[in-house]
Amino acid sequence: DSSEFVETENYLKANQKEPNPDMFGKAKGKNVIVVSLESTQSFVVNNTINGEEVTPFLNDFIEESYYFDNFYHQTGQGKTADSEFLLDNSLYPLGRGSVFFTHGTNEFNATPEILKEEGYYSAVFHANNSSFWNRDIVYPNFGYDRFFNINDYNVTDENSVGWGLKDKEFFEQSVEHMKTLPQPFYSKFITLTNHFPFELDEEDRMVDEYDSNSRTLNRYFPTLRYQDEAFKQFIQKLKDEGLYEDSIIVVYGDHYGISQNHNAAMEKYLGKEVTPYVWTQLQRVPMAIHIPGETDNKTISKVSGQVDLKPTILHLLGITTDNHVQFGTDMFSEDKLDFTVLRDGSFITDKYVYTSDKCYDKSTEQETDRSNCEPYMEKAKQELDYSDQIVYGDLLRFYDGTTYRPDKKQEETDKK
Ligand code: GP9
Ligand code: MN
Repeated sequence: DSSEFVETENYLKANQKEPNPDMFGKAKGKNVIVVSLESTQSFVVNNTINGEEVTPFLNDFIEESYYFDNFYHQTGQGKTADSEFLLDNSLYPLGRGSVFFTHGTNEFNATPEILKEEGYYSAVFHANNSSFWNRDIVYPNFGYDRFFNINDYNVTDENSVGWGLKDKEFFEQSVEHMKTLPQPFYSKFITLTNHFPFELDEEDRMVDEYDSNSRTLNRYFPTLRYQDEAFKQFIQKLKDEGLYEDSIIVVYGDHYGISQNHNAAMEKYLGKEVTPYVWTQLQRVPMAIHIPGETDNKTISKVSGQVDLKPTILHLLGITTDNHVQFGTDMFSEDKLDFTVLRDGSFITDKYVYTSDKCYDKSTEQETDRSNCEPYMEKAKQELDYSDQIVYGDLLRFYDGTTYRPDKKQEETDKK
């Protein structure tokens, strides 16, 4: 009922933080290029496989960007689609199933819709069947103008592997489509090659497989290295086409690639036990934002997650989000809390990690008294509960952009 949403609204209002004045509007009018890196976890960044860098290009790219090294994925069973939901709505995906399937036709106030009012065109690039994850229904509902899907790409046996079109081909063909878009645009590119079971042709292999009892982990490294090379070629193409200087590039990992079934192999690679604490820390995914002409780039270690992407991007473009129903906070905001909740209820603060009902001290990586995590437990629950209420109740139907209007429902019924 309406009192519930009033409570949610009050919660969101109370948690709102001022944007960083130095960053607000920094990329006003620029194109936005979001790159979703399939199954890419942070532990591979600046790391090696048999002495060779796993992601040499991303490592360099990070040096010229803002890099968030305590950024977590917050996805559930909806995997890539959940990460897209977080990105475009700053709401949490659901605890079960994929929100794209169960509530994809809800009323939302997604980024493409908001940007349309600012004169932006929007497009998604992903060389898979358009109906996968219900995207053909959900994207128009989010306000996307165009979805370049498998039918827009030249896909052959030769240029495909595993789940489909190889990433190098994908980016190359995508840029051709991209050149036709009206500017400014908001665009999202979803890679595919680094997807379980991490298949790769011999000719595309640039590093060795790992050597462990997990074929999955072993194969993860060569496909990551391939994806990194594809990303490098994409950036080069953007430069060649003159798009690089007119765009901000937001790149992040969508979710984990290595499940807990491979903990033994992970322990061998990391050289330490994968405790619940370590597993939670492994849910970090790389996250970098490149802003053209910015020289003051640096690593930001504040705890953050995918739910924070929407306000961060909108604020960079100079768009206020004061009245938005959003659970995220601008990652550049000085006041942003060191706090992120994962979809399974685990949460991370500057000092502690809470998971499976245990509290861990980050400085020792050991279990600590549960009372240390206590102050954040209620907040973690509230975040997910309030967001779930909005999604399950399709409550944004009654939100006119400034206030909750349960009467809006009656007005609409009256009009019919
Ligand atoms: C499929 C791609 C990968 O289109 O998004 O899906 P995933 O299994 O990672 O959700
Ligand atoms: Mn994925």
